[in-house]
Amino acid sequence: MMHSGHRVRKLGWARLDHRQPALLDFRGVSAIITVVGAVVMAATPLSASAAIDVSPLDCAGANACRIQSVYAVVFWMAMFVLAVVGGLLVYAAIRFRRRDETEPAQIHGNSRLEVAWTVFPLVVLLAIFTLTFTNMDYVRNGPPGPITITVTGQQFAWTYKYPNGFVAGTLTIPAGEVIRLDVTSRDVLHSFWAPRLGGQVYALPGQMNHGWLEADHPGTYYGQCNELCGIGHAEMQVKVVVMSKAAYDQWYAGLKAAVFAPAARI
Ligand SMILES: [Cu+2]
Repeated sequence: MMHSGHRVRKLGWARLDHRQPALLDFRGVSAIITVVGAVVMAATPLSASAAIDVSPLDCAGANACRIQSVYAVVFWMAMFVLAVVGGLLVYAAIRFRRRDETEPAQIHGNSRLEVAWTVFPLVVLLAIFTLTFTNMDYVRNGPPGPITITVTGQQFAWTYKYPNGFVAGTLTIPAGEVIRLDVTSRDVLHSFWAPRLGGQVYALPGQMNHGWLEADHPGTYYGQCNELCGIGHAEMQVKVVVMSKAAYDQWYAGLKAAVFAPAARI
């Protein structure tokens, strides 16, 4: 090697850059990335950036908000742990850094420290466990509700069957009402999820799973099949139209039991 006489740590990027311009010249690569990025940005329609909100953090009903509240506590506890562990790490790295070549004191065992790093994670995990466990029943089973809708997944659409036999490709529900869901599949595994309204419910062939959702306000909410189910998986969108109670009652009263072909994509 040309530079075998040099110490490795003295080889800086600039030097390598100079020796092998074809392989290590990142300026060319970054220029390409910039151009490609600009083209992609320019080609992206504005509607895509004014994106449909499907964030479970932006919950819009009792079930989703309960999930979000658990998530928020777990998140901040994780941030607290990050701060404590990261802080101790930085403190130790600075406080006990090598100052000279003498061998530092060799320490074997420290009961107080060992108890602390056993008890502290135990308390954190028990808190997360308790919080999750005490909310599981509500999130999964929820309060009783007057309306039960059967949700059926199939490659590649969702259908919703109402108590009167009406079947549609869009889920229409009243605001402020607990909607109970019976979820199943006609073929493979799917997962029903409208993130702003509730947790996901697996759709399994030959099995009826139960879930629920609730929307506080009228509006249109979206979701997506959350189980990779085949070539058309991305088209298995979920659309939930939430009406006021009065509008819903009127809409429902006007329905005639009928079977519609699965349609209604976003
Ligand atoms: Cu699917």
